[in-house]
Amino acid sequence: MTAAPRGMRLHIGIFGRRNVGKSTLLNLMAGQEVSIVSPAPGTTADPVEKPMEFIPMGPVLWIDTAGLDDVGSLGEKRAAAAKRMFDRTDLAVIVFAGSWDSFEQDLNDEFVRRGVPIIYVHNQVDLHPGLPAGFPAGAEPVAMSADRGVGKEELRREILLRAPADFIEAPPLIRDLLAPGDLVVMVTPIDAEAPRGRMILPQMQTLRDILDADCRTLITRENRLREALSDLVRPPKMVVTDSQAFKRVAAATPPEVPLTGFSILYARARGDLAAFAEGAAGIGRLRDGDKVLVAESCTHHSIEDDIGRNKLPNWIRRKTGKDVSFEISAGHDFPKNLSAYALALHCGACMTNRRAVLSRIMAARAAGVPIVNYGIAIAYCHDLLDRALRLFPEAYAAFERARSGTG
Ligand SMILES: Nc1nc2c(ncn2[C@@H]2O[C@H](COP(=O)(O)OP(=O)(O)OP(=O)(O)O)[C@@H](O)[C@H]2O)c(=O)[nH]1
Ligand SMILES: [Mg+2]
Repeated sequence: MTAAPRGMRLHIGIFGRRNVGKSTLLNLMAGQEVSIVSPAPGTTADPVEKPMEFIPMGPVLWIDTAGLDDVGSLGEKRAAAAKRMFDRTDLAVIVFAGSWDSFEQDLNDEFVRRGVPIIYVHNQVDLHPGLPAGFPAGAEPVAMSADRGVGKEELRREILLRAPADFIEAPPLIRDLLAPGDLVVMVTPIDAEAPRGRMILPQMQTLRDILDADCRTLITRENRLREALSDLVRPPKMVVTDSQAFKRVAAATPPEVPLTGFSILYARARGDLAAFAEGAAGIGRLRDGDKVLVAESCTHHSIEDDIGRNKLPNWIRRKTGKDVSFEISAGHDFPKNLSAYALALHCGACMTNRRAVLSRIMAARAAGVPIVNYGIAIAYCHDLLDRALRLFPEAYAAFERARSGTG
């Protein structure tokens, strides 16, 4: 879990004056007693670092610091050590409670000058409910009572929103799975739902990524796959198919050839494959009368319409044997209240960015609602999930853990 090199972790620095609850905040986010907390100002001396896996974004390093307003010769040394952490901070959390004066303002200006994104935490709102005079107009602080866990999810959401883009970038679609010269077979059904005269975005982008990797590809419809494979002198590196054709393609592809789907590659690049794989276990737990949210990330769904509205609901009913209802939500917003749903099904997300998908994954997890994307749900419904995820053993392990209830 802490294997990622520190340099690649998002460094989140916690700064502010003494006694505002910086260490309490760190302990809350870490879910354990990492930093000493006490009512006496000046408790934290040296910076405290805590590496952690921030699901679903990736590895982060929290840095708790001494109050920057510390006085006396020792206090000034502590403050100087805290200031040295400015250089290592990718995302600054400025914690304030009852006051915002030139001290907080200078701190704020310092990070603005450095181009470091800032999250404002108004802590101890139970004691100081109103925003202090002088707090920058227009800035929106996260209101927290860190000692009782209030505001944790809001802060998590804010971290995902404000993290610099480099930390949100995902693995490429397929390039990292290939070596120069490899051959990838792409299977794209051309049926009534295929757009006229062109191919859909995930296929085009996968094709481009294969070429960028200095690899070759062979593209076929599913009915010619067997023939295409038998013409090859060597088996291909892998077969990538439109998820809707999983079943036929799996039957035509020799078991030793890795097989996956465009939407699984997309789930990895535009979301979080392990989180979605984990969500697939939620399909198996559906019960009669449950409601499933079908979340489309845009309102333009000529191709996926039928998958989300008809095919997947039917496959899920058939696979589970349960009488489940489905509700569509299209557009950029998730319904505010997810608690009515037993499962969220997310579209392929070809028209959206990773941050948006991750924030939905986070919202679903916070509400305790499993979330799975179309491609993984399709593979699951056809008993092909182990095969479709063979290239991604960690994601399959996440599914297994969730299914057996050890997650
Ligand atoms: N009422 C209330 N008390 C809080 C809250 N958060 C922290 N505290 C208390 O505030 C005191 C200071 O908390 P710390 O987390 O040690 O504060 P700090 O900013 O790390 O302080 P230094 O290390 O001295 O700079 C402790 O007694 C905490 O229990 C809160 O949201 N509400
Ligand atoms: Mg402290």
